[in-house]
Amino acid sequence: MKFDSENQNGAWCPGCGNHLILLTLKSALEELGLTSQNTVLVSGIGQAAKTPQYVRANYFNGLHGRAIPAATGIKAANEELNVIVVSGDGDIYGEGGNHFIHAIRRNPNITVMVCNNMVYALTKGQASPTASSDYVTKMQPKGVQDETFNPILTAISQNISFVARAFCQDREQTKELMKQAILHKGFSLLDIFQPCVTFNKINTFPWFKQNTYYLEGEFNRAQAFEKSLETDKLPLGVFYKTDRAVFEQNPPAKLYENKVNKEKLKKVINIYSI
Ligand SMILES: Cc1ncc(C[n+]2csc(CCOP(=O)(O)OP(=O)(O)O)c2C)c(N)n1
Ligand code: SF4
Repeated sequence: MKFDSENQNGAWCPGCGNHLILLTLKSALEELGLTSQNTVLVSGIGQAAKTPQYVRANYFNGLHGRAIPAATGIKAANEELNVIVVSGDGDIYGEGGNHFIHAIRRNPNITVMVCNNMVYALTKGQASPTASSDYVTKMQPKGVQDETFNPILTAISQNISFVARAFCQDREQTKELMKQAILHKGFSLLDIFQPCVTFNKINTFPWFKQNTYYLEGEFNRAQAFEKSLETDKLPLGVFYKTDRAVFEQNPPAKLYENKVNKEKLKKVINIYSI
């Protein structure tokens, strides 16, 4: 099944890492044998959040930061669907930070891919939560003062079901990690380094190449925690995975199956109707 869309990805700058992520995502979906009918892409707002517009699949575009709750609901309503969030670091870790943390605890069987360019690119390059503390922008002329948000560390702290990191220029590894994340049962996070060639002049393609290395082996939670703290060189690959009960299979997820007492409901409506 081909996931190519007639929509052209002309909204992105030439050289943007998002072009690579889009191509890689389509190959991963194809190689997994998914179909447009059983795949739903969900995003928030931003440059990365446009990705699903260029894929021939079902698509829900939520409000800024609200992709994860929408995806959780879609999966709870129809477990047969492959639900994949693709959005930016500002969207998922900043505006949607609260949802990010609590969805990890809840563990819906969805995949979240974060195109991490360390800036709010659509709004012209302000520092995002993953920007390093010395990062200077027009809005942060003296550099970012806040502590850098570490999504991998946060995810492991909440015992995430699956967490990995990729660099979009390595299309082969990114594709393999996308496939593993989609196949994993439970909440899977794939943080993808995605250079923004227009606004981020520090974290460029060569910078990521020089400042990353590949993880080898498997890690328990404590070891993965330590790996996620490394900053000299940033690890790529699977940090941690574990089996946990998924949200959709817990009775609270199936509220929509509860029988409604229509007589009782009518009485309530009558009380409040004028
Ligand atoms: C609630 C809300 N706050 C702010 C905005 C403005 N806004 C739109 S896109 C964006 C930045 C998106 O950054 P990121 O998620 O990192 O994606 P990128 O554009 O870098 O791919 C912001 C702040 C908005 N649309 N809604
Ligand atoms: S501004 Fe940055 S993230 Fe947006 S399309 Fe251009 S290079 Fe990509």
